[in-house]
Amino acid sequence: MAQHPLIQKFEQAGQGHVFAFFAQLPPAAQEQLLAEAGEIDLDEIAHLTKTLLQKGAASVNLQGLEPSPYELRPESGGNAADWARAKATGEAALRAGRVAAFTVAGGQGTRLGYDGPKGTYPVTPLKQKTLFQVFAEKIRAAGLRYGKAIHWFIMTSHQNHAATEAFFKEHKFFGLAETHVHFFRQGRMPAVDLQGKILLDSKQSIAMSPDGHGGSLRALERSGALDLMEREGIDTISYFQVDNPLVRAIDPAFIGWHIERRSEMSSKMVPKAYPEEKLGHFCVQDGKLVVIEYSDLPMEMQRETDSNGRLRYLAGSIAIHVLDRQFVRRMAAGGEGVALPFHRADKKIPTIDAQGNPVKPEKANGVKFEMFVFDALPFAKNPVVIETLRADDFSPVKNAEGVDSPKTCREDQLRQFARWLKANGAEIATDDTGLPSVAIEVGPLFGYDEDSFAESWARLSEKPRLAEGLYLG
Ligand code: UD2
Repeated sequence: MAQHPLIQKFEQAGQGHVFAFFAQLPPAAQEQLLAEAGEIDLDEIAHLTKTLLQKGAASVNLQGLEPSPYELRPESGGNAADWARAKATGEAALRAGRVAAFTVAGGQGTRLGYDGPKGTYPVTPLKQKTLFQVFAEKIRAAGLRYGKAIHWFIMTSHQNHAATEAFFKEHKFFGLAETHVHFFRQGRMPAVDLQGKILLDSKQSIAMSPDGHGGSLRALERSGALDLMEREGIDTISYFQVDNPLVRAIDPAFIGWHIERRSEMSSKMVPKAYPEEKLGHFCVQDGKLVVIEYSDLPMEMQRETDSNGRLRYLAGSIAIHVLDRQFVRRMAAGGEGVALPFHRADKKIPTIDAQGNPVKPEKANGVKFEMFVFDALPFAKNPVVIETLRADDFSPVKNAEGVDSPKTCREDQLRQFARWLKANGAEIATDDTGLPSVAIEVGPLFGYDEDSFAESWARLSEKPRLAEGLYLG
């Protein structure tokens, strides 16, 4: 029997071992393996092996790196009138229906040790609402406030796509119109061993994993999401990660800065809390805005301080962006020099040995390749970075315990609810960190930011007693 052309191609590329067990497989399994192999760009793998794996592979270029400037908030000395104007511009864009929400939810959530799509993880203090429900309600509330329902795009992965869709169906899309929630899958990349040989995870399947949140740009195009946006008159995409329930999913001031500056990609920063904090760093290099990930900036640089004793590389990236639709299209199309680079992540990758027996490695035996969305920044025209208040925008759930855990996130939500209440004249006892002594929860449909909260609060003819277990929803 003539050899399948794809198998020949793999052999020529030195990856013939992928089909070592092919002849023993039943036809359906053969089909599966061929389909997976067909997703792989062998030239790309060869290129990545050469540039990222082989001895002498270039590490991240830190030449001429400078901390990036950013727009200070009024509380930090920024111009209040500029912020007010930006907010008005953002609100006008929302009323005109120009804005979509976009959540990247394709990650595997291994650190949290939770089995299931991360968005289905319960996070709120009283009602135990899931991450997806919190975002859905914020998006719905903002749509109601501005009189224009907001489309929500959710990027999933092969592993969690079906479970994510089923979860939304089961919960009736949390009150959103089904026509306004759009799921699409991100791309995949094969894992390779330290010599660049593609790893199998069984005789009939390749060890494939999501191609990083940077894969969202291609996936938005490939899935037809950008076409849909164009048809709907949407040109501004509000991007956030699935792990951060505090996020201002729809932030008029941020959207306004982006539009007024004619920026193609905008970002939010918070001052890093301490040098080791695991955030990317906004920097400028060769006149371009770049983010250098925490694992790529040497610790002595992360610890550097300026003459005021402040961290020199202060501007931490919390992975919240606004993207211009046309810019995403241009990035997705690629072309000479317009491509996101891949990063390597050394991992323990379950695989099989030459006899086909399963191997569970004790230490990193291979490499996954991922793209990062912030690597699009140097390609963007007029990128703008604005400061945001951590307490109102960022408290991710990443680890089962300790920093960025369900506990820290729950407490940050409680502090935010207490702040809103206090700012509107409610008496509520808190400790020095602002943590209230009673467990309260504000549902996004009551208030999802200080403005919407204040309006709902003012409408209450009788103010509730702030007792343990109070839910405002
Ligand atoms: C990310 C940023 C870090 C900082 C931090 C803030 C990177 C490399 N680092 O760190 O600089 O901003 O977030 O919280 O991004 N995802 C996908 N598909 C993938 C991989 C990830 O959708 O293939 C999603 C994932 O579901 C999550 C987000 O991207 O929503 C972040 O992924 P992560 O947990 O790998 O990022 P982390 O915490 O290392």
